[in-house]
Amino acid sequence: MEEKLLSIKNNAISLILETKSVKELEEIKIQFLGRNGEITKLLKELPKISKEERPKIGSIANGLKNIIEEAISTRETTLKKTKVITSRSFDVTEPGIRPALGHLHPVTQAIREITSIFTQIGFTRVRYPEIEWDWYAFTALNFPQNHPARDDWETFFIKQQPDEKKGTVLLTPHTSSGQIREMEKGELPIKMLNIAKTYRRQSDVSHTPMFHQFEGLVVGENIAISDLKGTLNYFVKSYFGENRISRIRPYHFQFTEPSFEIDISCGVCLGKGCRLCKEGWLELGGAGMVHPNVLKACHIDPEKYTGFAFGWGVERVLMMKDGIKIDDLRILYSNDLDFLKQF
Ligand code: FA5
Repeated sequence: MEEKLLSIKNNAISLILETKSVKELEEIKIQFLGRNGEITKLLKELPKISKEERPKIGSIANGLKNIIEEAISTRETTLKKTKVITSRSFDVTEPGIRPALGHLHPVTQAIREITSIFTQIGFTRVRYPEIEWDWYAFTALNFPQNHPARDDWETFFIKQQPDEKKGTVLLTPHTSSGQIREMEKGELPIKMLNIAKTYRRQSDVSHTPMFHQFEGLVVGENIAISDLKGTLNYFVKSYFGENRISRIRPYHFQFTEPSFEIDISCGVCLGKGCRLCKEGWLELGGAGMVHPNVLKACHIDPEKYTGFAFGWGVERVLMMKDGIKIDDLRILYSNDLDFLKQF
């Protein structure tokens, strides 16, 4: 009998602890303490037990009844408290969690700033295809068919049937293809700013396989090198500020004559020489006077019209900006949120 009472107690306590609601608890109470409950039934059997044992078993059974009643009441208090907490967690007046806000990528910010600087002096932003024919990227830009420049630019070619007149299909290795697209429209004068994605097989601290260039083209009557230099100085002062200096070096491009390379003093070491620039200067990009052959390829009379063009890297100008101090250009495209959040 004693053992039976003990097992009823253990069973009752574990069932009470498992209850999830006051209703469930009510059912357990009936199951053990109700009129036909397990304890009540046992107490009814007491007369059958020998007189000597009866008082002992009777007191154990009563003690058990008290223990179960106490366990039920403690559990009831706990369940009621939990209910209060649950309903409080849905309090609509509590302040919510603010969702994280993103912002424009630093390269997009740079593109917008560059656009704004040039539109202030009358340039119009244009957009042309990223997937082009050889004609626009090379041939119309005065590259002979066997010229090694197609390799120099480390171009990505697309496996597609070449066009009879326009040649192979490729990812634009520079925005200069936009010069031809713009001039073939035959609307003069031209003052365009072509900003686009460009692609080359290159990857190191100052090169990424996908990057952006911004290309300026001005064509009209009496356009001279001094106009190019004036535009360059205006841009350098507006974008980089007064403490940076630029220089022009003679260079060669197939589509400009004369051609120049433009350098700007490094923003990381301010001209002293560092891991990024090596000798204190960073290459901003190329520029020059539009080659007469390029004008002719676009049916523009080189005797009457002249023009200048420049093509610079967006990521490069961004990393050369004061206070930015990016010493590896690839970080811009590494999806590093800690880095991107700083802009
Ligand atoms: C050109 O692409 C010429 N089309 C520029 C030009 C336009 C010359 C108009 C004359 C007239 P270049 O290959 O040097 O030139 O590239 C221009 C700029 O693009 C470079 O100075 C650099 O700023 C940027 N650039 C080139 N390759 C990469 C690269 N892989 N990653 C990041 N920026 C690059």
